[in-house]
Amino acid sequence: TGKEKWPVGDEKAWKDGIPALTTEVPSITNSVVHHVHTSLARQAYNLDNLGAYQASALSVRDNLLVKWNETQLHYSRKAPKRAYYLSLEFLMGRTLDNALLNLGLKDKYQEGIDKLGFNLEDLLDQERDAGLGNGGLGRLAACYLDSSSSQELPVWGYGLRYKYGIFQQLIAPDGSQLEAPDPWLEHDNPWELPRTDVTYQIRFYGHAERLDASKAIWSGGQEVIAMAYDTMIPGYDTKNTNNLRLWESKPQRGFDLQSFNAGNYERAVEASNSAEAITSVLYPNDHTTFGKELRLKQQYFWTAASLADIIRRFKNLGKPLSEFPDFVAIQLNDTHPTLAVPELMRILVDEEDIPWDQAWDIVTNTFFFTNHTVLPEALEKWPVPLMTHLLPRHMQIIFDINLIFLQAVERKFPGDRERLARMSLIEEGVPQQVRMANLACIGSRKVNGVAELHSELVRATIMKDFVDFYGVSKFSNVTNGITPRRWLDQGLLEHVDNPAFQKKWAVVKQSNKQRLAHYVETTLGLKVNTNAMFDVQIKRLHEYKRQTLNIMGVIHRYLTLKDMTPEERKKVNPKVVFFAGKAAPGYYIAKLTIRLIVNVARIINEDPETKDLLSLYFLPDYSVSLAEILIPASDISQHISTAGTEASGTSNMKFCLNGGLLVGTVDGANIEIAEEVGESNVFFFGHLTPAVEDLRYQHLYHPVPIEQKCPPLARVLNEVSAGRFGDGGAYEPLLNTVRQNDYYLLTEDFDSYIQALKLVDEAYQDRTEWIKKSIKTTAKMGKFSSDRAIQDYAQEYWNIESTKVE
Ligand code: B1N
Repeated sequence: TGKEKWPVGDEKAWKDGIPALTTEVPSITNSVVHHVHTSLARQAYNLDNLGAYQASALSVRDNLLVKWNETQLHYSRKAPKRAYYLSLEFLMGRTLDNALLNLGLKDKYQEGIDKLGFNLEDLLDQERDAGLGNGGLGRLAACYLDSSSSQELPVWGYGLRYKYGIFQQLIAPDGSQLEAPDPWLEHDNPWELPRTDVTYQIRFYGHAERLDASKAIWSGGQEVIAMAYDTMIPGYDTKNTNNLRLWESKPQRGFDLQSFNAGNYERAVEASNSAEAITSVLYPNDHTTFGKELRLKQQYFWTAASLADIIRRFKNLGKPLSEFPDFVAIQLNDTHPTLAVPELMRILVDEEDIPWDQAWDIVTNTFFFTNHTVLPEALEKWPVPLMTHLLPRHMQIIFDINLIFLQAVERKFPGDRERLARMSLIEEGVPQQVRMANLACIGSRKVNGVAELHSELVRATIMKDFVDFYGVSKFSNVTNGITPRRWLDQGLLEHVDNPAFQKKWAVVKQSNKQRLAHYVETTLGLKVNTNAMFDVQIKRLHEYKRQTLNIMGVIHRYLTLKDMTPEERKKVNPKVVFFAGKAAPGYYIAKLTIRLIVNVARIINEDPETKDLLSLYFLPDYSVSLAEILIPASDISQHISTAGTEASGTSNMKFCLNGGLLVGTVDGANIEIAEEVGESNVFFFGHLTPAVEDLRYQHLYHPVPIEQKCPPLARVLNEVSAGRFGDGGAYEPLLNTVRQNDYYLLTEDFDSYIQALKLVDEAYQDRTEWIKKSIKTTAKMGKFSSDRAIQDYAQEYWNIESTKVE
C-alpha cells in the first residue's frame, strides 16, 4: 500500500538519498566518471576500453538497481502469486547492450560515452559472454526471463553460478576441436550482486532414520553453504526488473574446524575444495549427463537452496503451507531439477509435520514440468546406489511415492504387470535406476513439450502410459519463443511491395553481411565474398542435427562445380557456407565432423577454379554474441534434423525473424514457422516423422548398399575416404555411421536435400522475389515471440498475473 509506517530513521533522508536515474547525457557522463574515480580508482589518464566498459556498466547497473529495488518492494507489498523458473542453464550472453536497449537509453549513453572520448560499440565488445548454458535449452531460459520482466510478471529464475561456463572452443592445426576453460569471472562481473546474507546449509550423504510410516530424520554427512548472487533482469520499456538468483557453493563457515584443530590441515582444505567443486563448472554435454556424482550434487544443491529460499519468502506472507500452491508455481526446466519433488516432500513431511497425503497434494499443485527432448539416450536416470549414498532420505521418499503411485496404477489397470514395470519410478536392472522423467511427471500439475509435433510425440511415446493413466489434459504444448529484443536486428515492415522499402531491406541485410565478413576477416584472417548467398548452420554438433548432411552437400556442390566447364560455371550463383557450434568433449563422432568441415574448407577455399563460387568457413567458439553477428547476416539457414528428433529448435525462429529463409526438415518448430510464414517461403525436404521408424527397421533388417541407394552420396563418401580433403582414413568412423546402419537417415534424405538446395539457388536468382519472401517471413513471426510463450505459461500453467510497478 505504501502507507505503512516508515521502518527506520528519517523517511525524507532515506527517500532523498535514493539515486536518481541517469537518463540525460550530463548525468550519464557524471555517473560514468564517478565510477571511474570511485569504483575503479582510475582517471582519464589511465583508462582503457575495458575500464571504460566497466564504469559504463556500473553506471547502467545503478539505473537497473533503482528499478530492481522498487520492483522487489512492490512484489513484497502486493504479494501476488509468483512463478519460479528452475533451470541448470541460463545462457545470458552479454548484458550491457541489452540493458541499454530495454532501458531505452542506448542513444543517450552512446552520446555520453562519445563525449568521454570512447566508442560505445568498442566498449560493448569488452564484455564477456555469460555462457552458463549449452544451447537452446539454456538460451530459452534467458529469453523467458526477458519476457517475464517485459510483461511485468512476478517471475524469478533460479540456477547455479558456475565459475567456468561453457568451454572455449579452439581449433587444433589438424582441424579438431580443443577445449579450454572459460574463466568468465576473471574481471569482476558488474552485473551480479553477492548476497553474503542469503545463505543456506545443504546436506549430502549421512543417514535417514525412519520415525513412522512416512516421517524420518536425516542427519550427519557433509554440509555445504549455498550463497546467493542476484542478477537484475530488465524488462523492455517498463520499470519491472526481475531477479535471477544463482547459487555458489562454499565450505561450511570456518571450514571443518575439527580437522583443522586436530592438526589435519590438509583434510580441512580437501573438504573446502570439495564444497567449492559443486558449482565450479557447467557440464558441457547437452542431452546426456548422468551417472556422474558431481552432476547429481549440483542438481540437489541447487534445488534444495532454491526451495529453501522460496519457502522462506512464502513464510513471510504469514500463510499456512496448505496455501503454498496459491502463491507459488515452480517450472522444472527439463528433468534436471526433479529432485525438487522429493525435497519439497521431505521439507513438508519431516520438517513441517504435514501428513504425507496433504504434502503430496501441495507438491503436485506446485510443480510444472517441461520436456525438451524425446531422444532415448537423453532420458535422465540415476543409479539407486548412488542416490542412496548421496541422498538417503530422498531415496526413501522416492520409493514411498512409487509404492503409492503403483498401487493407484494397479487399481486402474488391474494385473497389467508390464504397464507397472514401464511406469515405475525405478527401472529394474543392475543397478536399479531412478527414472527422472517419470518422477517429474507424477510430481507435477502439468507436463508440456516445446512445439506441436514434439508435444504430440511426448504423448505418443515417452509419456504414453501416463496419458492413459491421468488423461490427456495433463499433457499439453507450449511452443518455444525467442525475445524479439535481442534477436531482431532490423526495422519492421508492411511495405512488402514497396520498391523503396525493399531496397532499404536489402541494404540492411547487406550491411549485416559485411559486419559478419569483417568479423571473419579480423578473427580468421580470411576474406569473404559478400556478394554471395550466405548459408548458415549454427548449433551444437550432434548426429541428429545432421551437420554431416550439410557438409556432404557442400562436397557434392564442390564436385559438381569441378565437373562443370568454365562456361557452365559462369551461370552459377556464388555461395558462402558458414558453420559454427561446439561438440561435447567426449562426443567422438561430433568432433570428427568438425574436423572434416575444417579440412574441407581448407581445400575448397584454396581451389582457384571454384573458390569464387563456393567457400566454407567454420567459425570457432560459437556463442550468443557470435550468433548475434551470424543470424542477421544469413540469407538461408539450415535446420535439417532427422524428422521427429529436434524438439523445437529456436535459432530457426531467430533467423526467420531477421528475414533469413529456412531450409529444413518437417520437424520441431519448423512446421509451425511454415504455417505462419507460408509454405512457399520455406524450403522443406526429407522424410516425415511417421516414416522414420520403418526406414530404420529396413536399414537394420534389409540393408541396401549405399552405392545402390544413393550414388551421389556414395561418391562424396568415397572422395573423403580417398583423402581428397586430407587425413585419408581419419574419417572412416564418421563415414561408417552413414554406410552402416545410417540411424539418422542421410541416405534416405540426401536426394531431396540436394533438390531443396537447388530450389534455394533458383529462388535466389530472382532477387526482388527473394526480398519479398524475406520481408514476409519477418512480418509473420509474431507467434514466436517469447512474450507469447510466457503468457501461455502464465495463464495456462502458473495462474499468475502481471504486477506492474508504477
Ligand atoms: O531444447 C531446446 C529445443 O529448442 C531443442 O530442440 C532441444 O534439443 C533443446 C540435457 C538438454 N533438449 N534437451 C536439451 C540440454 C542440456 C542437458 O544437460 C538436455 N536441450 C534441448 C529448447 O526447448
